[in-house]
Amino acid sequence: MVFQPLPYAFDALEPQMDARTVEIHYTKHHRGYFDKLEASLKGYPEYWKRPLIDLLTNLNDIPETVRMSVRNNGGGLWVHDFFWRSMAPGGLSLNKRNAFAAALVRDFGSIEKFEKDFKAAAASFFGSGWTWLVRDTAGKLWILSTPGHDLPTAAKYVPLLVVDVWEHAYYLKYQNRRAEFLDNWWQLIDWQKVEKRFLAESWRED
Ligand code: MN3
Repeated sequence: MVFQPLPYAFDALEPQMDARTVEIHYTKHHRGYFDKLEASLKGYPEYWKRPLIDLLTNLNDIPETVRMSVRNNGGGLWVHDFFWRSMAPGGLSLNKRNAFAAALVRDFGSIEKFEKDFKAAAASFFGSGWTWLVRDTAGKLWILSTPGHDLPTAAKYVPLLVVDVWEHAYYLKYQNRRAEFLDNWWQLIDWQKVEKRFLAESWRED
């Protein structure tokens, strides 16, 4: 297992996401999940060597003594990587003529309605967690939220996009104004990456 580099500089997401927040989020929170996972798996080199996503999607196979650490710290490690890689400086726009955009219109009514529904789900989620856009095994798109660092059910859903709604993701700049954070975060989404995930055969390598 490795601690992946941040795919851009700390200040690359300014002004929507300030450099200080990104730096603390990446070097303290994200790094902290990696360090805690590493510490908890010290006596389990066979798990440390396996792809993290395999552990997270087979939590019942993990010894009970370390299962919660894999779920919380391993989940935090994986989902933050996915989150950082869902964004690009300034964002990359959605091609409204492609199959992914058509699926958004089909399943949410319009692109605008999807945006409204996603932000509403993320703004209203109670407590710390994540809001996702996923596609199910039949290709239908859904918005859902998970608490803590839990992933969407792997047998049913492929994750396409995620936003961190833990307070540490936005509090320094936005304090309690989560909806304002979400409006600004929306401008950072890498829609080319989201579309690539939508079209991919497997979501295990992002
Ligand atoms: Mn976080």
